[in-house]
Amino acid sequence: MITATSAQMFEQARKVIPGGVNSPVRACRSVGCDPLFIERAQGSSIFDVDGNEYLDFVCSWGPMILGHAHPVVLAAIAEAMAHGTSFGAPTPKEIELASMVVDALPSVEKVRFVSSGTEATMSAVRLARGYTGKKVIIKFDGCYHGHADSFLVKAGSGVITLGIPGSPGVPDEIVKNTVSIPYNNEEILEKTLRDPALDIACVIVEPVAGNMGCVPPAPGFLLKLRALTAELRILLIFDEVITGFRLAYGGAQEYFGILPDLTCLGKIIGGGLPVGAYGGRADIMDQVAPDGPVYQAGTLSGNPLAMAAGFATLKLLQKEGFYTQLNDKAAGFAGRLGEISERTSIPVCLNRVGSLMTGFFTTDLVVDFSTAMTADTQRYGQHYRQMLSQGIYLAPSQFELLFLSSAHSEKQLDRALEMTEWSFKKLAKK
Ligand code: KE4
Repeated sequence: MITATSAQMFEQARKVIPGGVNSPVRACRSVGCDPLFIERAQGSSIFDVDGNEYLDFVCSWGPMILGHAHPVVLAAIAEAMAHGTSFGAPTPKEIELASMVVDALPSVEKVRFVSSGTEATMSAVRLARGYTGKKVIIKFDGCYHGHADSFLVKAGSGVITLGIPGSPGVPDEIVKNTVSIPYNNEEILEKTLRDPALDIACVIVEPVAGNMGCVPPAPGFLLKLRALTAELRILLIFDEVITGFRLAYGGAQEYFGILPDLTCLGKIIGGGLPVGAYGGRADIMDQVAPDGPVYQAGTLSGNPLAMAAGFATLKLLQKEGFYTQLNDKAAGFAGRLGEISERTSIPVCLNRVGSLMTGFFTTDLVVDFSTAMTADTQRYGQHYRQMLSQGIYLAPSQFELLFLSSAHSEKQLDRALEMTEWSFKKLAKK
């Protein structure tokens, strides 16, 4: 596997782009190697600029649930492109995709398109504050909702003290209204939500945590969260940027049967092009400008090419049995990963929900941020590099997800499992 061109490109990139990448995780810092530069992708494979092929388990961090360069999606983009790329005016395609989202998500009566997941969550929180007239937002340690200031608080900065900035450039005044508490801890959740000193506008949650690695909601946790927020008239925001159209056609809210007040979407709904969205009850969404006073805007919101890609993608996801097949394939894959862990005596906590999964190199049961942090990141880095050398492209961080797509064939998964066993045996010798 020669990667000389990637290395040379990385050197060039670093001269003109911070860290040589346009998103930090792509720099592969936590897995001890430099990033590959990707030239193209097709189905479940990506190809680097040196012509090496890799079986892709990142899937662009989730959007490519149908695999890369799906012919129907490409054709839809090409057709839209022939009529121009952006008008800054309403188009028929926006109605088509908005109607699909409303029909798909049980809790969404109206939806606004933006251009990223961050814009979606940032706008949903502003709307929650505007609608309730309250200031404090509650999030969970290890959950990530994009890089808007309000979300960048240090984990564990809740309960005792209010938000502590998690990044330079985020003023204390901004994050003092953000409280971050442990995921899956009903006791602290109830204590926090009932704290009379907190003027809480909303709780924002990843219904399945994906940004500390895969951490499923504990049985009853989402139900408790929904009951408490309903009782205390606190808005519940499901950040479904990952889970939306991933776990089920109706996302996590269909998968778990729990309806939030607002939902944030991204990734899959753009079919690989930049789309985010936030939506929910009409009485809340009608507070968004121009109908309401809560301001939010975007030059490329509802971009016609992105709408076409999203529409074509969601149409294909409506195929009978799509999610059953995908989730069953993932269950089989995860089961065999567990067997390899046993056979090679390499302890792994394997968390999976639907086609989302993470193998944590720890003997602990990973149920929240602090248990996720017990994972051996050095060992993950070794595994990552060993798998890459065999043409298997995993997430360059222990605390991210492994994504499957409908394009991953059983034969390709068999090879990935063979390589996993080979890699684990090498780890066992270290
Ligand atoms: P974007 O602004 O990156 O489109 O979406 C932010 C976001 C919001 N909510 C959830 C649950 C998310 O997972 C994300 C972004 N996910 C990361 C991967 N863990 C994107 C990859 C990256 O940051 O480069």
